[in-house]
Amino acid sequence: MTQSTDAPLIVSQEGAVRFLTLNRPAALNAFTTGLLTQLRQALDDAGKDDSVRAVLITGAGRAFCAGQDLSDPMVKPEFGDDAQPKDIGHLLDNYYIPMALQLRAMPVPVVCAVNGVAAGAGASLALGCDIVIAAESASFIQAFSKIGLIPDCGGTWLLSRLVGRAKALQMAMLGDKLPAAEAVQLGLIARCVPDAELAATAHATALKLATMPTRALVETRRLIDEAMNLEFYDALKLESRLQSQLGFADDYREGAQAFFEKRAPKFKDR
Ligand code: LHQ
Repeated sequence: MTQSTDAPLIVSQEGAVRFLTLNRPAALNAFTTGLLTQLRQALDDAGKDDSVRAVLITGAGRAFCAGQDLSDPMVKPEFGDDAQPKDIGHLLDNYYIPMALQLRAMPVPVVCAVNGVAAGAGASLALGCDIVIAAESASFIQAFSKIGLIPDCGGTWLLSRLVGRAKALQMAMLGDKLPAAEAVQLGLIARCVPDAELAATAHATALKLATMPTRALVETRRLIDEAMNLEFYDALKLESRLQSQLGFADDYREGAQAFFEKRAPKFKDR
């Protein structure tokens, strides 16, 4: 996988882990349509490639992602008396919504290593991943309200589920910087580690996930997400249906056999 190092997204692979690195460091990895297109393509490629069993998303430079690139002519308002308003919802419909849906439905687990500030849709991208690990110096900013907008790219859905109404409204309305350690305390993200340990910790987490039963992990994500909207009985029935399917899969046989033989399992299903 050879690629120009000035591409907005750098794609690489180590073992069964596909790395996707947002790479516009001079603009704090803000999203352009070019970066969004490449990210969607890279997620699609990773999902279709059987050699990939986990994806790790991170950012190059001092930031994770500053959200939408506000200098993009598609979103930058015209100023002055004759200024024409722009339909920025078009960008959401055509780029952000497909990406958010794709992330949620990835056929492999997705780890996010938040190496610096994650603002606006950059925070939504991070929070939409399965396991979010941040560097101590990283932070999360719901930057939208500062420019007269609302959290998007799944921001309202994610925030309300992750931290509850009171904290979601505090973060979304005030738009203050939330340090990574506080994000862990609030249940917004899974872990916060010293900056020097972020890459190794995130990589080890992705590697571990890559050795695990992929289908079971992906169905776990689906159940956890759907359970929020289900009555208890319906959640029990959905668990039962999916468990039944997994019970027919090779990974279950392999997992149980490895248990009885007191050895590490070798999971293969995807
Ligand atoms: C940027 C950006 C940026 C361009 C830093 N764009 N250049 C919205 C609209 C429509 C449809 C789709 O959805 C959305 C979703 C959204 O994401 S809306 C929210 C957009 N993001 C923001 O409002 C965040 C704007 N950025 C900031 O508030 C700050 O840059 C943060 C707090 C992220 C970091 O602050 P600092 O560490 O002080 O860095 P800085 O502000 O000095 O930025 C460094 C450079 O990056 C600077 O360029 P320059 O040429 O002066 O060095 C910034 O202009 C550029 N940059 N964010 N979103």
